[in-house]
Amino acid sequence: MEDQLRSIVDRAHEAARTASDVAALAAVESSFLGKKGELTLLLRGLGALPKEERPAFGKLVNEAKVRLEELLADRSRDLESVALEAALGGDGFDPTEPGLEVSHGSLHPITQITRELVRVFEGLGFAAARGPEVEFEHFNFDALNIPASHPARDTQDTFWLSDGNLLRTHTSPVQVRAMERFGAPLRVIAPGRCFRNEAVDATHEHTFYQMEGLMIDRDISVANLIHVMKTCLREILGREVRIRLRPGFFPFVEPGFELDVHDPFGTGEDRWLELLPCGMVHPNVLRAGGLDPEEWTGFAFGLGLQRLVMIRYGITDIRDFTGGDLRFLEQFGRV
Ligand code: FA5
Repeated sequence: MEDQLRSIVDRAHEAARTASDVAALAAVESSFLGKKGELTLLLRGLGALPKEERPAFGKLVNEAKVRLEELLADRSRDLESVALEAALGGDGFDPTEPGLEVSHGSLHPITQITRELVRVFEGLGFAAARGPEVEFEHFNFDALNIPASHPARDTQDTFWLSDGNLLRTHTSPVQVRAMERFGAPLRVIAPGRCFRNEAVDATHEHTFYQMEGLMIDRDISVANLIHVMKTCLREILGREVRIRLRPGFFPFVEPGFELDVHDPFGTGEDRWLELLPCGMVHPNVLRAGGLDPEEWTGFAFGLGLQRLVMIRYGITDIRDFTGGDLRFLEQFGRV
């Protein structure tokens, strides 16, 4: 029987080595190790041997079986890689290699903050509106109680178009546009791009983003303004903030305020930082929007979006927002 075993092993190994593909190899496996395979049958015939010879011969057959299994596994791996090589057409492209990571980029921090603000204000019952970036002088200045002769125009120098229109200097023109369009009562925010003809430095850009807020109803007071601003800042900065109002002048509000935030970076410092101007809508502006100031009152604010993001993340140079440096932008997360 040992001769028989040797013969089977020799033929099996030869057949495994010469199998030309995976299917041929499977046939080899079946004819030697399958249910009716030669090695299997040999093992089954063990009973015909004298009792004392069985363990030693059984061991031999089992060892031969394990070696054959190993050989078949090795050959199978070889044949698979040959098959893959052939499928690849030999051009070196391997579809099973992990691909290159494609960066999906992220939303610009100004876009992110705009979306967050819209969500917060929608929760407070405000609708988001948009106004044109190329604006009529009327909405940007006159309707906001800033006639041509008013010195406030000097603080908001802009880029004029040859047709007499201009690049809007703030989002406040949306106030009167929204009043005309929707009437009162009214709760609206208007985020968007603004432009000013001014020297660029670490805190000033010629192109920047603001978000206007306007609430008009009966009996609106400064208390409503304070509540809305505190709610907004708590949501955006993720903590309770102390705010204060100082008198500030803007022709389209009366009274007008500068709103300051205490401990702006949440580091525990005893410091106030000017965040945004706001105030109660001037009667002339209500009139320009077709509303009766005897019946309606309201508050408005103009939030600088770069400034808010700078406070939130401790950014010190406003030019980073438009600098195009990916190392800066990538800090604001993948989306
Ligand atoms: C205004 O533009 C008023 N329209 C705001 C307002 C609205 C007042 C409603 C009252 C009622 P001001 O010029 O201060 O105000 O600008 C508001 C904010 O816009 C500033 O606090 C600042 O954060 C931002 N801002 C103004 N100019 C620039 C600039 N050149 N670069 C970057 N941000 C600016």
